[in-house]
Amino acid sequence: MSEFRFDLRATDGKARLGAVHTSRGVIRTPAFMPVGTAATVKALYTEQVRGTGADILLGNTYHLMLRPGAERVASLGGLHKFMNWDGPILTDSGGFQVMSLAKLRKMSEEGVTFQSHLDGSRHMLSPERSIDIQCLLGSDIQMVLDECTPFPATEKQAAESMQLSQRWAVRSKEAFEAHPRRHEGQALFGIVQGSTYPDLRAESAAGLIETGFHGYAIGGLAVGEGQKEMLRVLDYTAPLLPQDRPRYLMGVGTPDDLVEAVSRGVDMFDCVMPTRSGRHGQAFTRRGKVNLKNARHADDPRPLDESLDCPAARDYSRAYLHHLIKNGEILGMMLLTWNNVAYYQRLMADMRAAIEAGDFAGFYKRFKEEQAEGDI
Ligand code: PRF
Repeated sequence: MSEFRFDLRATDGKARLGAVHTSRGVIRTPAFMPVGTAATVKALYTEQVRGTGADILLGNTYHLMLRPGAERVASLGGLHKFMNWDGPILTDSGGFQVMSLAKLRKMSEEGVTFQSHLDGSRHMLSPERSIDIQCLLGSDIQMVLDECTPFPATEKQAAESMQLSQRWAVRSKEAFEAHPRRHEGQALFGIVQGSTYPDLRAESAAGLIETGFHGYAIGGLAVGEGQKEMLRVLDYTAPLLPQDRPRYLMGVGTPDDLVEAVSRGVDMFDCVMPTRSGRHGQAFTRRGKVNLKNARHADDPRPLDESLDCPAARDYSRAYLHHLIKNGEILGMMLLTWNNVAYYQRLMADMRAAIEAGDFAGFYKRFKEEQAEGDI
């Protein structure tokens, strides 16, 4: 079993080109992880996901613990086998999803108790139980249990929340290292919190670095602060993190967010945007977002983007996609999701190529120009 490792291969300004090695394969960074919350990237076969160039998927502790249950997945051979994906999987720890989805939550030092949004059943997540679930699922990159500080928060609220996350991070690491199912190819990432307060972000990063993790995530962003504020936080937070470990910005974002964050030194991302908006009739293209519900597409014979190496973007007219979406056809959701995941993966591939060539600035300029041109 090969050990978890991160190679920083090149930099261009603050943008970084790298490779995360796991026992299930290499993740080329900057990387975008399609979201496979309930053991499926909704509306896609795993073969299609792989075909778009994705190296890694994200799964969710919260959803999988409720249904079908982590012990069941473990007895069926683990999450990879269950969903037929043999590449790396990163699992989120569940705290963020409890806060956004569960009912009747009760936070304490020990952890969080809550009622399932599915059937009202009672559950508990502590740092130890979250790691136990992630080990039962068999995920390659696990996340510490944290509290995503809501926005806005006073400095006092943000400090108390961040300090709770720090104590949970230490407990998560102890549980990870002691877990009987863990192996050397698996990794545990810490999560920097601290809202929009530079001193708190610095205290959080320093504490996590002292505890020691395989990688470092930046949490608590894209929670309503707006892009400008998010980028300001990244400006001062990314440089606090070790050069030789991967950096993961959680739950972000739009194509523009990804380009801006890569230019500030972020290596990994996940977001429901390409998959969720695909199911709602939105297509991402080189020239920005296209809403296929709009009647202007009804007679348009052109494909979404002939230059994208994906059948969904190349082989179907906008008129047909409009028709499918207007009728609520399953195929419409499948094709738009496929296009969107392929678009996001090409964006990451283009950024990696630009960093390698030492021309991230040129890429950045072209990206902004094309997006500004708009569709049609
Ligand atoms: N913490 C965790 N998961 C997350 C977040 C966080 O802060 C966010 C914030 N954008 C998304 N997903 N554990």
